Formats: sequence, C-alpha cells, structure tokens
Amino acid sequence: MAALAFELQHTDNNSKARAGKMTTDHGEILTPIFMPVGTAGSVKAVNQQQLERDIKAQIILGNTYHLYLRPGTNILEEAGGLHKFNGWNRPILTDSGGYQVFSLAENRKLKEEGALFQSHIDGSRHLFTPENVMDIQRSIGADIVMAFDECTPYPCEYAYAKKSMELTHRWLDRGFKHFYDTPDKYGYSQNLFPIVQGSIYKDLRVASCEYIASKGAVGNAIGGLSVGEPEEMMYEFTELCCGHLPSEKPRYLMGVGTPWNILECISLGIDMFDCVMPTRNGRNGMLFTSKGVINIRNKKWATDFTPIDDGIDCETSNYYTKAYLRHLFVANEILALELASLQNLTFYLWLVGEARKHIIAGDFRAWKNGMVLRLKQRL
Ligand code: PRF
Repeated sequence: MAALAFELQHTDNNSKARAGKMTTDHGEILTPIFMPVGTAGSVKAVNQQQLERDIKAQIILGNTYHLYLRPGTNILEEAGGLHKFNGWNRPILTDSGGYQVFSLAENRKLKEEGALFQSHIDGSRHLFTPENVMDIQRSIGADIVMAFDECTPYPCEYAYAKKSMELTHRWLDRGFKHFYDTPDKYGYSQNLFPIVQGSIYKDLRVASCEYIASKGAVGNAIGGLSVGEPEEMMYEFTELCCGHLPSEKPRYLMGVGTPWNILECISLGIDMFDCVMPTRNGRNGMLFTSKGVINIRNKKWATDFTPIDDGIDCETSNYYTKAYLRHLFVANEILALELASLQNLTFYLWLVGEARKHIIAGDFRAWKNGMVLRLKQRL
C-alpha cells in the first residue's frame, strides 16, 4: 500500500504555523495533532471507543519497550499486530524504546551495538539494537516507527552531547538500512521517522538536522528537548530545528508538553506532539480546561456545581460537575481517573483542532497569544 503522505494545506503568514493532512493506510490525520500516549497498547483509563468518539483522537502512541516486554512480539504477531490486538483501527506511532530504557530499565549500559538493560518488571536481561527495535516495531505493526536514539539528559556537557549525537546518527544509518531491507509486516505501509538530537548546542542541533534531513524520510522528529531545560530554551531549539528540517515533511516534537508549550511550538512549525501530561497529571487531579488549570482536589471545588469544562465539546465534561469530580478523587473512586483523563485528552485534541482552524482562518497568532495567557491561569 502507499507510504505516508503529507500535504501542507495552509501556512500562516504571521508565524511558522502550518495546517496539513497526513495520509496513512489506517486513515488521515489532520495537523497540527496531539497523539494520546498508549504506552502498553492502552491509553490509561480510557477505552478505544472513548478515544475515537469522545476524545476524537486521530492517532495514538505505543511504546516498543513496554510492548516488547509485555505482551511480547509473539502474541502481537499472532494477533496480527497491535491494531487487531487492541481494536484501534486508526494510525499508531511507536516510540523506539531508547528513551524508555533510559527512564525505566535497570542496569542499563550503552554500547556501540545498542543498549543493554534489565526489565523493570522481572529483571530479565535484554539488548535493544537499532536493528531489532525496527523488527519489534514492525511486529507491533506501527504505521509510524521511530529510529533508535539516545536522548541526552539536561544539563549535558558538549563533549558528551556530540558523542551521543554521533552515535544516534550511526544508529540511524543501521536502523534505516535494516528497516528498508525488511518488508511491511501486515500488508499496510510502515514508515520510519528519524530523530534529531544535539542537546542545547546550536552547532550540534544544526548538524543533526542536516544529517537527519539527508535521509529523506517521510517525516522527522525532534528529540532531546523538554528534559528539564528552561521553557525559553526549549522554544529556541525547537525554532532552530524547524528552520533546518524540510518544510514539506511533518515535524514531530517528542514528549511536549503543556497546552501553552503546544501552542507556542505550533507557531514555530511543529505538526505533531505527544505527552503523558494530560493522562498522568489528570490521574493526579490536575485538569487542563479551556479556562485554565484546575487542581480538582482543592477544597474550593467542593461545592462548585458547574460543569468540569463547558468551553469544549465533551459530553463528559459538559455533564459532570467539578464538585462531583472532586468528590470522586477524594473518595479514591476509579471513575475519577476516567473522567479526568477524558477531560484532559478531549481538551488537548480540541486545542490542536482550534489551532488548525485559526491557522486556516489566518488569525492564528493573535488567537494563540490570547489563548496562552488564558490557559496558563491557575483557577
Ligand atoms: N527520544 C525518543 N523518545 C522521546 C524523546 C527522545 O528524545 C523525548 C524527549 N522529550 C520524549 N520521548 N526516542
């Protein structure tokens, strides 16, 4: 079937924001887009029907690290891939595992060959290489497969950042070759995105962008940001990378971020985002709404009988009240996690959808500036 295609539909006159359309064999994705994180083949606390009907997710993320450890590629292959296994028939992107190995696994060791690690589940030993993570992502059946990279921490010394970036580039060459030497596993097109690294060093970032762009991939990602550096620095390097990555291909900023981070980075030329924040923070009682941020556990909401968020089109958030959701959190009810996750994800998808509308309408920048101020408010 057909490789991923990207059509730029509109470019903003007053910023670098773009509206586009990605076409995959599992359907279209209108950009800019936010991708809910479904680490182990499930977006925590919401099911696939809610994702499609309520949240209006167009693509979700899976993690190679988690899915490889559990349920494992044998079961995923026997199911016919993750789409068949979890019943999500729209596009899936998988992260390559490197990032998770470094944040979750024990006793990890980096070598030229790959990353050695022990499972956080049972301590078993494994080796991820740029080649075998391609095989695993093919077995998962991702529509978009990510290259194996090393995400440098912040802060990071220049010498280490340079060495690490060069390793990421060598891994990219190996992964790229292996990926295109192996066929699509399930009859639909699988597509590889390389990842820019280079920490917070301009020359490294530019060199990495140029190297990544030279691969001619159908889309490109920016990694190694939003790892603890100041927000302004994240914007500065996002802008720099956008300026050195092809404009006719989708640009994916990995692991970003807050609602205002997303709006600012859309205005710098980013098309795709993912982040655990709406789900993880939601499960801790932090709500992102169209009027600002709410800590729903706060006593002030105990008798607030207004809807969770009446500013977005979400049946759940228009129907249930803040007082009720606070009660669910305080009483440790499972429904609290579901309602908070629904609110936050529906809000994130609403936000990128609104951004897209304003890009097309031509008033994105003014809208964005007002929205950023509003969304940052603590209610
Ligand atoms: N690399 C990969 N996944 C990621 C990152 C990265 O640098 C980040 C950094 N924000 C999030 N997820 N492979």
